[in-house]
Amino acid sequence: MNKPYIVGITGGSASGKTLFLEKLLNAFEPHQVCLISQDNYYRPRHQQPIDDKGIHNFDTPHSIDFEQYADDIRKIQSGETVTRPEYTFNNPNKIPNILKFTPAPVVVVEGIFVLYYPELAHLLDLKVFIDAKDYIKLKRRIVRDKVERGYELDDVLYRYEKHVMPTYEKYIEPFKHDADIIIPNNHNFDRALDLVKSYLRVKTSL
Ligand code: UZR
Ligand code: MG
Repeated sequence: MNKPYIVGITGGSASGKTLFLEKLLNAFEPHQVCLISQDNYYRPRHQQPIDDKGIHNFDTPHSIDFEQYADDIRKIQSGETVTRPEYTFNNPNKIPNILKFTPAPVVVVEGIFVLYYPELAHLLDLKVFIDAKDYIKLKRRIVRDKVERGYELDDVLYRYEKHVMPTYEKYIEPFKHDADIIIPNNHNFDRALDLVKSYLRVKTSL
């Protein structure tokens, strides 16, 4: 097999990264793509930084075990299969599935800090930044945190203001300018997605 082509997908929280990559992955056969998401590299809850109100802040780059993340990406790049327990967010009772990352022609690396850490950014062959207006991200975040992660509205708003936005401004948005392509996603990203799909097919001859 040729060396995998590594696509990094980043952007602020609830900008649409996950939806974008799901649609991207769907354009390929399962054995042609491998997704390795930063969400699965959150450090355990007790190692997360705590803010001045005693609330865990999952939105600093320190909350991610980026050394392990970079190691695992390098392993996949060199043809090794990697396993890792999935991250279960706000649900300590959930038994994590064991995820298996199998090398494939296209490897998708997704998360809010993948351009922040040079160790990670250097591994990426194509850097994609998904961009949306702040009020749209907040709207999506409220819905998602309630439905998927079980948070109360007060918590969502507190985190958005105190953790999510400061992080965006400090650790995410500045790296937008390192991206190869910035995709606006206030409404939809359909044509931009087509462009990325076609580009990847050319790059990987799939
Ligand atoms: P995306 N996050 C959680 O909500 N719970 C956790 O246990 C770990 C992370 C959130 C994190 C960040 N912040 O904003 C978001 N908080 O997941 C990143 N609070 O994921 O890029 O899909 O929005
Ligand atoms: Mg996501």
